[in-house]
Amino acid sequence: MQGQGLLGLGLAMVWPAQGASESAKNPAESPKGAAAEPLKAGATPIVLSTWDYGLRTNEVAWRLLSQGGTALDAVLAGAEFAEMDPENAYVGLGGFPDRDGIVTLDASVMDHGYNMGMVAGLEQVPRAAALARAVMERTPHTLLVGDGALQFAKEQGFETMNLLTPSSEAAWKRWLETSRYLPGVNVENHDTMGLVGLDAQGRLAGVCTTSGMAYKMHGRVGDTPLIGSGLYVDPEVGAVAATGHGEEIVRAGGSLLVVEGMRRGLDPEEACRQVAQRVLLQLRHRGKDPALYQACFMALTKDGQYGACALQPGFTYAVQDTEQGNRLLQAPHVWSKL
Ligand code: SD4
Repeated sequence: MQGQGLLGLGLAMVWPAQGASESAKNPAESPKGAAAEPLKAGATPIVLSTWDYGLRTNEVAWRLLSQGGTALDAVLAGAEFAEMDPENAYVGLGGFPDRDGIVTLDASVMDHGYNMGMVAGLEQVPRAAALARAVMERTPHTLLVGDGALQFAKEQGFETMNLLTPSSEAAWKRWLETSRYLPGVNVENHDTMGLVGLDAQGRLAGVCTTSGMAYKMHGRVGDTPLIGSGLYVDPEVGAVAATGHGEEIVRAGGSLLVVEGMRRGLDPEEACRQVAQRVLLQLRHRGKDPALYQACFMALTKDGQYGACALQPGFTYAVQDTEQGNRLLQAPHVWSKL
């Protein structure tokens, strides 16, 4: 029976599946919301999104942020827009599958109250970010994986569908001809959507969602759903999202390390630069060619300062605020082949 597994454990904090399912379909209407009182009025809203596609997710997030919406609702709306766009082959519906032809999604979310939710190896449910939010708000846990995540999604009324679109399937079949796992740098196999935002009440939130590296092993999990690696939000400091080769970002403990740099007083770009540099050092230590890897960090402080830096050139991110509108920026890098 839906919801009974959790309720049967006596976890009173789990919402009843019935009432929760509607808000699960529309996280913006979640009665529990961001689960904390406004921190400070009069902040200037701002949102950052990874890659060129971030211009589009920013627009969606901005519709909420500019009208006094919460940072959490805003970044989730942006992520969901990307997930439901079958043309975006790196997240949600239409994401590239693993080597067995199965689309598996990873996502994480974190708010200004150190609340977090993560899902990994999720099949059939395109709205991975909203499901991560449901984990955060409706379970006593932080991370659900695979079948358990799917079961929870069904209990919560999330829509399921075949995530493999004809074009992603065709690309996978072409890949099968060689079956060589050679993840590209930047455009080829990347477009994970990370969004971090600050709302008018001074609340920070972040989300990261992906179908992972194309043609990965079934069961492989990258940095995106791992809080501290692909995403971290600290209300005392700032919010950070990462994208690139997940294994390298996990190895460096990426996003939390950037937050800790900012806590020590580094500006966002310098904090990102030092962690990109750390990734480079680790690659060299392991005898790996940096040309084959990318690791990108994007950071926002609780005061609305922002910056980014990547291992190598090519990382773009979009920034939207009231003063300068929505623009695409090229992140600096710490290593280049030239
Ligand atoms: C992963 N970090 O699964 C993700 C991939 C990525 O743009 O960022 N793609 O390793």
